[in-house]
Amino acid sequence: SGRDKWPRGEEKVWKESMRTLDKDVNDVTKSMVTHVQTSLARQPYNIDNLGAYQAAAHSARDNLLINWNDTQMTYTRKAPKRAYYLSLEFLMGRTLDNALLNLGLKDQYKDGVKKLGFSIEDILDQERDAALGNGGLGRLAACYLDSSASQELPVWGYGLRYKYGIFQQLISPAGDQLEAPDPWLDNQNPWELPRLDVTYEVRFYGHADRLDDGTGRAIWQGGQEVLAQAYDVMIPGYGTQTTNNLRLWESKPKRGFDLNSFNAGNYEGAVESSNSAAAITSVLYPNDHTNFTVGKELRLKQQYFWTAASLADILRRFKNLGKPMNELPDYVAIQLNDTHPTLAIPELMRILIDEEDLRWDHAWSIVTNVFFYTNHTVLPEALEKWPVPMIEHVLPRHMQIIYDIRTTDDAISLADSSFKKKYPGDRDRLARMSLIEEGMPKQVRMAHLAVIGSRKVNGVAELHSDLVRTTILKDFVDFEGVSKFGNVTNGITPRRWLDQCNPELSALISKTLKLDKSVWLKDLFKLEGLLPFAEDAAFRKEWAAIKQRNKERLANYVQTTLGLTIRTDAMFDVQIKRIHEYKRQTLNILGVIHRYFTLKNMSAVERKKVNPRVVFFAGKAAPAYFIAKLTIRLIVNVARVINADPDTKDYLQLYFLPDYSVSLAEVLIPASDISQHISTAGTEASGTSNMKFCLNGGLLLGTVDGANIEIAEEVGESNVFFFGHLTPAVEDLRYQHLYHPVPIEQKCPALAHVINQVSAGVFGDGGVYEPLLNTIRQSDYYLLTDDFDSYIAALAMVDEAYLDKDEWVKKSIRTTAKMGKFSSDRAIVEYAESYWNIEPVTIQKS
Ligand code: T68
Repeated sequence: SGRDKWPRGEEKVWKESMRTLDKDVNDVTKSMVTHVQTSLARQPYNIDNLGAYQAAAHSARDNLLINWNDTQMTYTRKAPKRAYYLSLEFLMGRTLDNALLNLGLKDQYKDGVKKLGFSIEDILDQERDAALGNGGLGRLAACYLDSSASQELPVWGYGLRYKYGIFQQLISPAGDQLEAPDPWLDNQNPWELPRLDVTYEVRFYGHADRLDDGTGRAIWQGGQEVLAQAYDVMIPGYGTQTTNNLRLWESKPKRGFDLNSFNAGNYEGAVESSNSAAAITSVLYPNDHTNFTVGKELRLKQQYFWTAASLADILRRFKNLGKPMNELPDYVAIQLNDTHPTLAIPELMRILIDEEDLRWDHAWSIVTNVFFYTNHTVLPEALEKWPVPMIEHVLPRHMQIIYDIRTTDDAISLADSSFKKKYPGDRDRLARMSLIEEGMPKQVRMAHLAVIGSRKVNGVAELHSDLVRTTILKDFVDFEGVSKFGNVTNGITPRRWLDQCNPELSALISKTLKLDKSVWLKDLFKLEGLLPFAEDAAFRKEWAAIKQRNKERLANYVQTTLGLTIRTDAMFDVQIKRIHEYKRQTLNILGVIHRYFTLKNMSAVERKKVNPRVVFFAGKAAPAYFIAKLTIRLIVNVARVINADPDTKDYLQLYFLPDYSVSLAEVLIPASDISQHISTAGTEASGTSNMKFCLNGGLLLGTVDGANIEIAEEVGESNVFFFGHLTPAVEDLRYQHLYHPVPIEQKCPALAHVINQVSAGVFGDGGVYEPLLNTIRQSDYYLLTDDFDSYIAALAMVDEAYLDKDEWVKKSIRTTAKMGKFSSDRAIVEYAESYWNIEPVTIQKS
């Protein structure tokens, strides 16, 4: 074939004609203008900021593609072991700025667009966020892709190409969250490459018939067949040639429409099946930490569609190597980001048994050496379960396999070891560990399936991993040994979360360390070199001035987007994350109200001594999460009253910024003096925004929970503000709430006063808030009544510390200096070395 000898024609002609990386400003202007004429089909002079963004994006994409092609070719030639990160969410944010940074072309593009009469800031601002995720879990996946490519690791991501990302949040005048769709693809997406040649068929429903030939095989047929079509997104490494791939699947009908129905005049019927195929990847489910999705068949179909297409793709690539199946674990590691992709376990069993004709034990030993499972929560209501009848209906063969993973009469069988031998007669333990939870209906416990089907399991911070081992997975630790259950503390990419979002601070750090940023952004422990400069008054002045300008940048943003004027000579106090009872935004807002009343009760003279504070909230509530939505409503209405009160408005302002996103975080985080991470101890698995704030010199006010603990270990307890009960006390306190309740007036008078004022209507119709207030008055599951006093005391300590400006700035510098551990580069290398057993690959040029 033509492929035997290549290139066809003269190699010299090919080489000379190849697109090369842009080197200077002229290359950039030339390629941008060419794209205006060709890709955009526009008259060159006639473009606005959006057109200029699109031209710059196309031009940057050409550069990425050169490295991307070389990377994929090198992987194919060298055939290293690869890791695949399966995540139902990738919260990427904007791409252009990151692409230019990682390519090392930021200055060239800045100058190039300037020459064409545009400003780079305006152009970057045109890009819509890719918001294919809910929160921390999705953003973590994005940081890990950046770090994989930056560490030259052969890692691909697999996810879904949702037509609509996380909903856009609007706030009504009454303070209600309204949801609008996020049609992020409407302006076209220059960052994706449709792969019309990469498609797989995925089956749903139908029937599975076991063969009685003693092999355990079955035939699954009938039902609905849907096509998975690949879209590739290039993931450049910082300062490396490596440009990895994020493959997102779109669902399509296998056939356009049903011609028989069409010919019979049944036009609706003709397109019905194509609509139901397209529905699978139409929208991201907006629920985090809740089980609102239980029983939602479409969500189950999303999970299977994505895992089936991804596995088929991974296996096709493996098979091209010509190796026997039992070598799969030598070439492939698959990381399950939470339990969402757990169906990959029975799916791989199905392929190995039904299609590859392997025996059960052989297949199981392959499966359990390929998968790795990361747990992101111990909250019982967030652990995924699927009704057995639904899996039986949608995925009949997989239900058989799940039943086969359990042996008969309820024993779990872990390939070679037998439960019964180890725990004779222990039926309680059996029931606790079973893959199937008894009830009406029976449900499959996805975490249990993920654990027994994986090589290793990890939590995302030390405390969380301890809790995983001692609570939700304790029985499995007893049974399989503790060495299977590890920890990888989360990390964040310092490229986006320092250099991109805080360019002035990044420049000051480089100047001070006398290091090019390319050095310390890849070895974040180098930040320790800032420590001695905490004692340098001139340096502190520069440091503080940058924080001040970042506050002004935020104030500017609020002015232009919301028309609100914010004072910038106050302490900026920020809590931004999903709205959830366990994260306790309620504690924060009740604390704000307490501060408001305290100010009201002061004389004008007394007040003048108070350090002004601006409190910011941002975050989305799951659309069906009533209490979380009430919390937003309370914040908005408290803001309305407080900001209008002439007695206090110079000392306390409060803002709820709508539509929290990665891009908004990039403006908020560098502007924060103090940020709040105040979950009930033992509930926040890790948190990652805590790391982002600290990296940008914001101090941390938090509970002894998640990664807050490890941050305090690094920066020293004197540089963080901790409060609240510790994890071991929580269970006991909850027990007391139920069996020895103490009236709130007695237990916590300060809180009782605040609650009574809300109830009395000081912030608008008090009755509205009763369901929210009742969560505190009644079982108070998240321990607000236990932690309120120490929270208020901690806020007072923050105020006091802020009065000593010099000391505050020292703390800020020391905090940034000790954040080395929290680079996602460190985290991804831990996964690569201790879990996946993969090595870096140097990319060759074509
Ligand atoms: C977060 N989890 C953890 N879940 O809450 C946070 N859940 O502590 C941790 O830092 C972060 O993961 C990264 O490990 C989530 O963000 C979700 O968004 C989610 C989405 C769908 C279903 C369940």
